[in-house]
Amino acid sequence: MIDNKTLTQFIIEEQRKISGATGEFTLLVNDIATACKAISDGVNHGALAGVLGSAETENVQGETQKKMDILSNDIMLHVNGRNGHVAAMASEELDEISPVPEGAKHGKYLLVFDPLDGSSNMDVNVSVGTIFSVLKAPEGVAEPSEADFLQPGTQQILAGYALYGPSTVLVMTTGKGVNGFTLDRNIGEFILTHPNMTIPEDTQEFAINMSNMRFWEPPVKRYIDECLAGKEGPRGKDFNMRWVASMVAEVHRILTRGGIFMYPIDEKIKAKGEGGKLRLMYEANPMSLIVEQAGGASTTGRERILDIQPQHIHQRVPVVLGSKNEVERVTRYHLED
Ligand code: P6P
Repeated sequence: MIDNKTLTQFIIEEQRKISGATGEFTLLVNDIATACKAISDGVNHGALAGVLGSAETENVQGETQKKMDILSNDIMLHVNGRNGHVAAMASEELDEISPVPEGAKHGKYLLVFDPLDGSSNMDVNVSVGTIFSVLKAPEGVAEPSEADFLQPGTQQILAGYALYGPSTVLVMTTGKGVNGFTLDRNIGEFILTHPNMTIPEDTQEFAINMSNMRFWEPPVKRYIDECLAGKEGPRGKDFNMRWVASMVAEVHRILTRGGIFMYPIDEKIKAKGEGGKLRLMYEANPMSLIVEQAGGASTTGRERILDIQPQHIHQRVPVVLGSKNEVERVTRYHLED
């Protein structure tokens, strides 16, 4: 007996609220969910499926690829490219954008994704995830170019992630709140288990890679020092710290109980001539839309992430997201600096 709605039932009910909806968007969401189920299966089989370890190749980011990075990327491209709902795709694992396969119908949407975020955790059996973002393709364009993807995050019509943890959870927003679905492996369906997810405006938990402390800009150092000073310090309360090195796991924790996640720009990143560590199009933007839709906030420390006009598909940005009052405090410290 299924007490809660399946993802399919949920998205069809949402579709019925939109006059003139053709069902193509619903079918794309279904394809994305199917791809995430297949990736979950690979991740959960781990060593048994021979998907652990390095693929001995490098991606466009100069990162050594895990075998599961490549398998996840192939699954996302294959499952989402063959049914005629996308006009083109872009992936963290690919230098160039990926056109739909020869002979496949071109759809109305652009799909951008990080197929396996946090994949360095695969070999140590810690949660990893898939992050995805859907934009409108330009009308009347047979083959979209990279420039067609370079839309601000406010233009996203779908943002979501799948978290492959103790359970596999799919969380998404179409701009009308955030909903979470848990994969029931017995029936192969995502079941609505986390309706209307919201982030508490305050928190006592921060997430940052402390090993970068000596490179931080003053506003970040000020904020973290105040958290570490605890109830005897200016914040008047003790803080806890988490760092999973998997953005999907961090964001899901924040959606579930609040918190602030920070990957700020620092002197080490600046020395490499980069704008940040995390990627705008398939990490920062989808996660920022989800966080804002859940009542949180997301900035670079200096500006709202969703307002950024992208310059290239693999652009990196600083990220400060989570409980609204904490993000506003960190942003204020930057603007006061
Ligand atoms: P670090 C994973 O590689 C990732 O892109 C995010 O998921 C994660 O938050 C961050 O990088 C971890 O970075 O420097 O701690 O390895």
